[in-house]
Amino acid sequence: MSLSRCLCNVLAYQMKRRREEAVQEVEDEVPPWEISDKASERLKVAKRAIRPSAVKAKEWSEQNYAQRLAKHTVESSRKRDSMERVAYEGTSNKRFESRFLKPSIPTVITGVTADWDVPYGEGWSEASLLERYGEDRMEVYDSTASNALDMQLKDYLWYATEGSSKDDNPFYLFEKLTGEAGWHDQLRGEYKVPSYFGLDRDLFSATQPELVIARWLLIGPPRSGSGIHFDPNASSAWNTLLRGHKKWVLFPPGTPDDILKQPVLELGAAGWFAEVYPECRKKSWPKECAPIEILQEPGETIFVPAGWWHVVLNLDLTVCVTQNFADPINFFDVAEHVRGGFPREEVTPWLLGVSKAWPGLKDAVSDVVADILNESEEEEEEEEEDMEEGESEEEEEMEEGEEEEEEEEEQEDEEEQEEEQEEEEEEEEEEDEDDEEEENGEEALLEAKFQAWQAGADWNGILQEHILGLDNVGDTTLGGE
Ligand SMILES: O=C(O)CCC(=O)C(=O)O
Ligand SMILES: [Fe+2]
Repeated sequence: MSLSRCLCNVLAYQMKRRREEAVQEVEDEVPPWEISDKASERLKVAKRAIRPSAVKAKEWSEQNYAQRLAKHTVESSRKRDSMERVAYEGTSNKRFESRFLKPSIPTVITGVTADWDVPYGEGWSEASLLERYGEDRMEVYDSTASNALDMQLKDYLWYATEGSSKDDNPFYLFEKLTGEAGWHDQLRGEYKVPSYFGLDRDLFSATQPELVIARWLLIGPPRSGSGIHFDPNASSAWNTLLRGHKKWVLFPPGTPDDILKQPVLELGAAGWFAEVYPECRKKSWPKECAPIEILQEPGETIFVPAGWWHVVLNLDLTVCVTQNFADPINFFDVAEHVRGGFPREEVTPWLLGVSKAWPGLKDAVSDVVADILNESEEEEEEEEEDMEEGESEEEEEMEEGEEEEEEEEEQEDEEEQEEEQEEEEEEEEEEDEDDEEEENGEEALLEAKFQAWQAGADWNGILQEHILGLDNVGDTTLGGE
């Protein structure tokens, strides 16, 4: 061995020792490491909220999922995984798009974290996490995802490593990375969005701030996980595992709800694997709904296309980052969800932003806008009809009242009243005529502008005036990540 080679080995060994010592120091700082009374109390209260009967700890394990799911080991799950792997290095964006994104095919990508500031592995151990984020507060959910508790990561890590070993449905840390908490930016700097799923692939980023913020840090012990679902707003997702192992089962879009779901209490991931998984393995399960099983290893990234059902069970302590994105290839579905779920004053700037950033979608946006304009007209007509109905009811009421008064009041008063009423009605009629003229004018103008807009004219201004009624649509340019 040459001298320089020998020196290199010594240096590498010293560096390794130093790293090990650093980790050891952090670990030494950890004990006495107990969950705080406050966090412990919060968990108890949350448990009781889901299972009111579970006053004693043992009742929280009455389903015995810890034993019933013990057969789902890393090894047995790996055997059931027949999914091909795609190497991040060497697979271009174009190739990934044509093989997976366009045809909507799920897959597993390896090597995504190689150029991350904190790649998968040691940087995500308990000791490292405690060192960087131990004091930070994060959101923790029960298996029904209905009760959120916030607690410091050090308390949650105690629960995940020490306190959840018997729980049927352990709590899952699900922190949305909005940027509101100071530490979010640090974490965002530690990973990179894989190039296949960048901003040019995410319609949610058409406006700033994004229409939907959908990126999370997830940490969970064995049996925690995500129950059967497909992702909201017709979005797709990527999910990179930084430590531990996850068992995924996917079903194609269109698989009927009733075979995937059962009215089982607390049907989180653990309940699903205990009750439904055995069914999907039977011969009687419809062939066209055949499950795809994946064992996600540390460092692997799963791509879940829109509409695909998925259920995810953590087999050991896992840490992952995941993000949803609204793929331009699903524009119409996404737009329908956005229209149904967001106020109009958010929908319109978003459509403007989409059309600007994805010129190829201009015609598609135009179709959606036409639909919105039609809908607005129909709404206006309905409103007018309602108003007219209201007016005639008022008139009838007034007439009835007048009849009663006739008997009591003198003739002169009556005449005076009638005169006054006639005058008022005349005035109202005149006003109505003016309004109608104005409306007809507006309608014609709107129609003309819409025609012009379709022909590529100043559609931005038209939308502002007629749909949104805002003076300023705001900045719709793409923001950088
Ligand atoms: O638990 C997981 O890792 C999957 C998360 C997931 O499917 C989701 O956030 O939609
Ligand atoms: Fe999901």
